[in-house]
Amino acid sequence: MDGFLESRREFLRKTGLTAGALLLSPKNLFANAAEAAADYTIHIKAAAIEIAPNQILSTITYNGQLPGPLIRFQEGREATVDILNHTDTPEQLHWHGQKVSTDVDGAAEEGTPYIPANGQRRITFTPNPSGFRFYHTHNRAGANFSAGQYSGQVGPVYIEPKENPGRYDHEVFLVLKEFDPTLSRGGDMPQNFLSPSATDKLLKETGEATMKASLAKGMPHGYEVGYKFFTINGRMLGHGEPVRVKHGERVLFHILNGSATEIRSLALPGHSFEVIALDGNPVPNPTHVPMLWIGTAERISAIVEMNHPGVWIMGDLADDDRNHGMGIVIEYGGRSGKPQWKTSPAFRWNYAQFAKAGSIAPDPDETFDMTFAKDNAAEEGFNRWTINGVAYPMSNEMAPASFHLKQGKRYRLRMRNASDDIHPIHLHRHSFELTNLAGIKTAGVMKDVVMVGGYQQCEIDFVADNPGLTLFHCHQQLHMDFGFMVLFDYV
Ligand SMILES: [Cu+2]
Repeated sequence: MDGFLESRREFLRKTGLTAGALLLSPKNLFANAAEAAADYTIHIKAAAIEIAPNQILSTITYNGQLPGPLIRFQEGREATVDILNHTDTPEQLHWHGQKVSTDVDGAAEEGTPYIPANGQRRITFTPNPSGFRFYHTHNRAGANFSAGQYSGQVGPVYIEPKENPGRYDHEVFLVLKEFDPTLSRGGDMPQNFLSPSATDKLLKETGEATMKASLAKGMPHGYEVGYKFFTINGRMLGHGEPVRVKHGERVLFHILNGSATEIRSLALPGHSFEVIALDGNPVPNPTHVPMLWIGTAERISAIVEMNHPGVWIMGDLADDDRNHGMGIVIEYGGRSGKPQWKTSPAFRWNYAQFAKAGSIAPDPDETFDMTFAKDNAAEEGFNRWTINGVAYPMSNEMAPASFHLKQGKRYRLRMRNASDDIHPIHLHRHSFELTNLAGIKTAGVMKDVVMVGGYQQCEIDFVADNPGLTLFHCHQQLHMDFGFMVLFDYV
């Protein structure tokens, strides 16, 4: 193929036409030819990944690396991506946070064709909206802990906006990811950073009574997952390249929680984060915070002014996770020595901090009520999850849609969490606005994942502006795999 391109260039030269004179790139010249090169090629393949000296994992990756390569798109410019699957398992590659068609989105439940085992798919789409997105596998893992998002199939996407997003000296992408999962019976996901923290009395009574009844029948607690290894950009703390900075610099961090199941915190001693975007969408009120709290599949873009020279650990506030690798070294020019860690002052994470005070979301055309519930240990030891009493079929296939949308209408989802777990809730192919957090109204913060705390309520609004089947699910792999999904369609 290179030879083919070469001969065309040679032809142009000989005929006195340069590519520059035509203002055509090779891609444009061969746009209709089957041989045209893709803008990006992604290889799904097994690879050995060294996360620390002599600590080597075997996992399914994108292009043999962890995380997968950073893919930069241009807002509004059509792109072609070849996805080659070198494994024996049909795969789905999901373009998380993008407004694309169901044919491209990467969810079997919406009807996206699989990338066949030992086969390939070419897709063409117009990346949007601009900002920090990501790509990851959307396969069901079930009880197979080397499949789905337990694998290394995760990578960052940046869609360059037409306008410059802010003043900074350089950008750093960080992907947070755990490996070597094991199961335990029961166990809690820490929620002590969430604000508002008020729980709903009725939800709590309902959830606790259900759990009590299950345990009284002799059921054990359902499985929860934990990990042995913790990495940032594929390396355990202290074993990768440090982020090298200069005094006075403004560094824009794009941080992705690529975990299958975990919520993370992140702090950098002596520094604050100016959060400018959540899930890639600029926030109305950029605000300085001492730490970040980032749910499964959430992204935070934050500027750190490097005004505290030293060698520091940017790491998880949970000592155990940080000591097992969840951190990265930040090293100022001319400084050396052992990286330092200091515990941050107590802080609560509230999405409404980044909203414009006093702004009110418009009324929706229609509101859908959803109640999330846990059926303790009901699926061979795994918790079964239901939305309005129904668990999604555990087949990764299409099922009848439960909620029906009309194009152009604005919808509100009133979510009630009747479980003690926290859920990072995700809506495909649309962005939503946070409009109510545990009873407190807010507006203006646009996201594609929201954490709904145990026994809490949360409301999100979205405009039905992208026809086709649309998947809604908890992004916690163990929850989505065991029923916590539902489909919307357009009627
Ligand atoms: Cu969940």
